[in-house]
Amino acid sequence: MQTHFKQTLAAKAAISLLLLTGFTTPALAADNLYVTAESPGIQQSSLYTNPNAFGAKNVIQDNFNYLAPGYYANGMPFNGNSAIGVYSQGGIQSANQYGGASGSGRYFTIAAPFAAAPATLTFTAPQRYFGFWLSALDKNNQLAFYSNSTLVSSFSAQDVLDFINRQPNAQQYFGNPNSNFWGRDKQEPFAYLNFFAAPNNPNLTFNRIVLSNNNSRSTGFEADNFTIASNYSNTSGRPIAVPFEVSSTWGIIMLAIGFATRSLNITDKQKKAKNLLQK
Ligand SMILES: [Ca+2]
Ligand SMILES: [Ca+2]
Repeated sequence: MQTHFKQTLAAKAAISLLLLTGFTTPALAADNLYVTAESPGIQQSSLYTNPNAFGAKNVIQDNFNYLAPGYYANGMPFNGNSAIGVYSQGGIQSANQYGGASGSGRYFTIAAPFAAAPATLTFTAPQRYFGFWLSALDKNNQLAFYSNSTLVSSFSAQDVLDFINRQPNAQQYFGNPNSNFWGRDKQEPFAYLNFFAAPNNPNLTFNRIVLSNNNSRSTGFEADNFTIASNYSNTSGRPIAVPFEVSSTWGIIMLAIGFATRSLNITDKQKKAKNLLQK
């Protein structure tokens, strides 16, 4: 009997391990990044405007204002310098109701009115921080972060929409916040987003970001003031939870604990029964 219970326990442990490894992969990917949103109206990275306050190193901002409007099918350098990084493709537009920080200059776009294909942003050095002003945010907007070919984390603008809708000041995120286009596109939010490589894992970095729009030209992925940092010591903004992945992880962990506890209880009961028989 004792052997049988050991086998049962081992089988349950194996099932628990399978459940853990099988179901937590997306959650682990999400946990690799600490994602935050700044207050409504913020359009630049706090790590760029005040690097010392965040221990931010090698901070570089690309504001796109130096580029002529149009579609760059063969891509362009990051902040005009390919020694830092390159965009595989992308469009540049003059500020309008959908984008352009401060309501002026130029901004970056994929999908409408340009190509539906994703754009890849590749850096020559590993990064621990990325931030950008995501304007006229819609649920097609997706991000994936890689370290070489390994997926570090993926992120959907739906998570931002859910976060914004939970805020008491949600309405302040909606509509263009700049005087030139004040309140236009009011059905869509505008938010500066920060992506920090795991604060508790200083070895985690990324060097490639894929921006995609679900391969759809039905909307645009409009953004500005892309900012990178090779490291940081303090984070900025309010955390955007990813409820499904977090709760499913905890659900699986609780399930695994449940299996283990039940197995131990059975073993204890059996030991007691055996002791009674021996007495
Ligand atoms: Ca700009
Ligand atoms: Ca959009």
